[in-house]
Amino acid sequence: MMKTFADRRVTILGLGREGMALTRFMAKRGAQVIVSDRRGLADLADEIGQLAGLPVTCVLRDHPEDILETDILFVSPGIPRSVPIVRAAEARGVPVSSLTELFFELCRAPIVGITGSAGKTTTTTLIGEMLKTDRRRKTWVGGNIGRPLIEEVDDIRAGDWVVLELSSFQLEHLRRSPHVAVVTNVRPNHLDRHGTFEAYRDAKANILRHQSADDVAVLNWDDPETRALAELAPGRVLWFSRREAVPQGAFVRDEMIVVRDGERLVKVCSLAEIGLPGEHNIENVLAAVTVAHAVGVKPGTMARVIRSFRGVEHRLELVRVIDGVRWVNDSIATSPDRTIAALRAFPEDAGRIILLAGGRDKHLPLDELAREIVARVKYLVLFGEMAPKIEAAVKQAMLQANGTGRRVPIRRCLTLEEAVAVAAEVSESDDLVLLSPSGTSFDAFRDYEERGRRFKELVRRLPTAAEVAYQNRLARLASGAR
Ligand code: UMA
Repeated sequence: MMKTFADRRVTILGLGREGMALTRFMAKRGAQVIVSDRRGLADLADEIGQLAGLPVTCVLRDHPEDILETDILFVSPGIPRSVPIVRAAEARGVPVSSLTELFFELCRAPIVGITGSAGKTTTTTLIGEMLKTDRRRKTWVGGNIGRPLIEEVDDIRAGDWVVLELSSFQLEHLRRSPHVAVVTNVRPNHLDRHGTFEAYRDAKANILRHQSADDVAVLNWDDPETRALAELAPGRVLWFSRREAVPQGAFVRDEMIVVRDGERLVKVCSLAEIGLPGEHNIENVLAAVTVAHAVGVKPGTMARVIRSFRGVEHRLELVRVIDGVRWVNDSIATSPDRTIAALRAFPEDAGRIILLAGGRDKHLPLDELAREIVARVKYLVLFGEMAPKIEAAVKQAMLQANGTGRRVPIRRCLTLEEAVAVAAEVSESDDLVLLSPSGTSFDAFRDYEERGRRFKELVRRLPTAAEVAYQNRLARLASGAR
């Protein structure tokens, strides 16, 4: 791929986070930039405002073919390569690439890349924290986690570390692999985009397919689909497992996290020291420990990070406790799998969970989620486009339980605002209100972060029982005075 862009013609598809970052980057390098988004000016006023003064041509509402008068086309991860404009570019022989691929080309530092259907954000953050705490090299954390690092690429030195969360969308057409590649697990996800599970797994495999013999792949031993990826790894394979002692890598022995390195067994910390709930988080810690050990971080440093780590925003994040009710934001759960993991993360709260679910449908199977809801949820509040489908699946699961399962009351709402109000109305002390939607946020929000922030704002505004009582008293006084 070309590496200098002065006076080159560059077309960028999509004016989201990646499109904005790449547009600024290219404009700064003196490229002639066209950026095109199918949304119109009303939706993109902020973005267009931020680009004011830059020599950039914006083509909105459509992707007309004349934007292909270019030397290279960059496509945002959310846009499938099957859209007509990308097909047309390929037919004309215009090179097609992505911000992620360009970053791999230009980045001088070694890259640790993390992918997986679940756990990648937590694992990425944990690895980033361990490398930062180690302090031997400057560490940059970004990628799908929400920070495209392309604008920082000139500041990243060969002696630094880059830790990148990589989604299947970013990996799908990537012709490069990171030096250390981590796969947390591979389960059906994003089938609306990838079509089949095989295609999805194939996209994920790009994280290690283009590695060299000196590179390292870190894989989940307990997950058969991930384990099978070892066959494609050109370099060294290290494992992590919650269940078994692995040949090389991290596992659990006598309630301790340990790493096997050749003949040596290195102790890191006890399971009880992990500050995050849920078995899936033990896996995330094991994955991070395997990477950290492979790059020379000391066990004491890893243990310090594990003990103090309280998780990632929008990921089982405790927002507030109001009158004994815990309100938890898990907006990042954009697939049923993630919601199941969230429900299982609170085993002692089974039967006391008020679940807020919905959003936009990704056409994933819902039967396992429905069974889990019947087993653990006290009250189900549904919102967004996917609400009727989840309701039907849960009703079906209750029927199949043949009266042996519990009957879960269901309320269907249109918006998240309404769902929060219903949860506030039906919750009692000791309950746990969990926003863990299963659907994406795109039916009502820009992304899951905006949905999570909105949820937190709504929760922060909820009055306590004492405040309600006080307000009622004031109202009574006022009406009495009149
Ligand atoms: N668009 C078009 N034409 C189309 C389709 C979309 O112009 O045919 C436009 C949209 O109108 C929009 C833009 O493309 O303006 C959106 O681009 P995008 O969806 O690629 O989103 P970005 O804002 O660039 O964010 C992307 C990732 N989004 C997706 O993969 C959907 C972000 O991951 C990532 O944080 C960011 O790049 C930085 O790398 C989000 C995500 O949901 C958080 N990821 C999925 C996940 O984690 O499960 C994959």
